[in-house]
Amino acid sequence: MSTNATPLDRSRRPRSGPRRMLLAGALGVLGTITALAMSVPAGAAASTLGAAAAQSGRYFGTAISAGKLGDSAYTTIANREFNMVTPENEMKIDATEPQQGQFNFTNGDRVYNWAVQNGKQVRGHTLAWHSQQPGWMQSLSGSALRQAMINHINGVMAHYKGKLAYWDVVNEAFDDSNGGRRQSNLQATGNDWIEVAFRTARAADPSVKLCYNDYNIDNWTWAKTQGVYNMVKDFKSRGVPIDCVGLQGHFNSGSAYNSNFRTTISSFAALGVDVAITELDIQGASATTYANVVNDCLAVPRCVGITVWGVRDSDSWRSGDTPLLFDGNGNKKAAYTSVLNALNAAGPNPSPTPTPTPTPTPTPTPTPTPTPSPVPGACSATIETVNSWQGGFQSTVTVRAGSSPVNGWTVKWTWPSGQTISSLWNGTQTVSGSTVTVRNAAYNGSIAASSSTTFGFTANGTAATPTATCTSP
Ligand code: 9MR
Repeated sequence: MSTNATPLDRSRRPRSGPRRMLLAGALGVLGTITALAMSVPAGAAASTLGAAAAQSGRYFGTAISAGKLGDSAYTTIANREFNMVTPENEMKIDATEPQQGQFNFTNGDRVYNWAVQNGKQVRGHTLAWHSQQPGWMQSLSGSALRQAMINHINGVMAHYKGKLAYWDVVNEAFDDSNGGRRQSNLQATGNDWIEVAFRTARAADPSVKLCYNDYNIDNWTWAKTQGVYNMVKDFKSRGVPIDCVGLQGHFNSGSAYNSNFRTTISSFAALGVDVAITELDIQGASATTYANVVNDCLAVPRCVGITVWGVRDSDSWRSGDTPLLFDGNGNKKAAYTSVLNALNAAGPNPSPTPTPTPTPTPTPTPTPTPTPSPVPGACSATIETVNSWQGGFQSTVTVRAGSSPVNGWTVKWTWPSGQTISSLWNGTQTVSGSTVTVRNAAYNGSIAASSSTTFGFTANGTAATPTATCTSP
């Protein structure tokens, strides 16, 4: 169901003062729906969003609600179109630790299982947030709250260890207007709460990418964007483990799409993190604006994927804004076609591209990537099964550089008994008979000496861990 809240509502502390409708819900549909004529390379067009995004090593995802998994119209579209799933509410703090120390993964697992059994990967959302805290957490403060946050991260991440592609470790921790931190009970435990959350998360599950996620950080000129940018820059310079930034992308008349969005994406990426658009919805679903957003992501190699915040307009938290790609009857809207065409026009992304450096401030980037000096064969790869079920399994493949950095890698293995990959992420695959060859995606070809990166896949058949070879050009 939709709520009346807009992101700006959450600029105030939760549970204090009346909730007001500030922006979008009170306004009419924004913009004109205009179908875009995009050129699609002959023979390259994919017919679903997920397949189209996969051509460039990216994903296209949606938020999924456990309560709708019995709705076949919903699951048919979701299964067909998307290859990344974010549980809309089921992995939040109130859902996963309703009583202190008593974890409940019933609904989180329902969404997770539906996703992986349908060949999709999962983005965890969210571990530390001022909102949707269970009552017991709302009433804590100081060191008791700090410890409860750490325990919560450890408890939830242990359950999903090795199974998720990304975790939104911290959500919406910045103030809407002044570029500083949002006041909250977590913030009152000390300014270091965010880095403590990330360090705790890295120790709990080293295989998952750890993200900071927020709204109204799409416009590069906004103080909030700069505040988050400076935090990520600081974290990277001090070695606080952060792998990605999620730009929620809730666009409406009060938080309109701006063409500087591309600068925002590339600027974050230049800090050495993946960037994803994590909760995209656009009031009125202008086909032009949707295409602009997709093209902005496609223009930046480290923009790894896009997630829309719901399947049909009727599933949206802002259903009155009709902000999604399918109408309430499940029909494709003009925005759907423009997104699909934009993804198809991007085509394959065959070779790693250096991260662009549109240096947003005069300060040099604190952690420059070492100049890669390719060494043939200087990498290795291991396949590990992280989940399995009747007729299928999920694996993580770790690609390691030797004593020299790697710039571009190719991993190859042969299935022992007819396994077939249903979905693969963070790489691009070629299949020839029972032999699978996976090359790096555009954004993860460079591995520093003695470091590693991972890609993952779901497959049909009996779980297998064949020996993989790795070569570097
Ligand atoms: O879509 C979610 C809605 O069902 C919930 O009622 C709401 C409660 O806070 O959260 C919505 O999802 C939010 C997401 O978790 C974080 N960014 C803003 C999203 C929309 O409010």
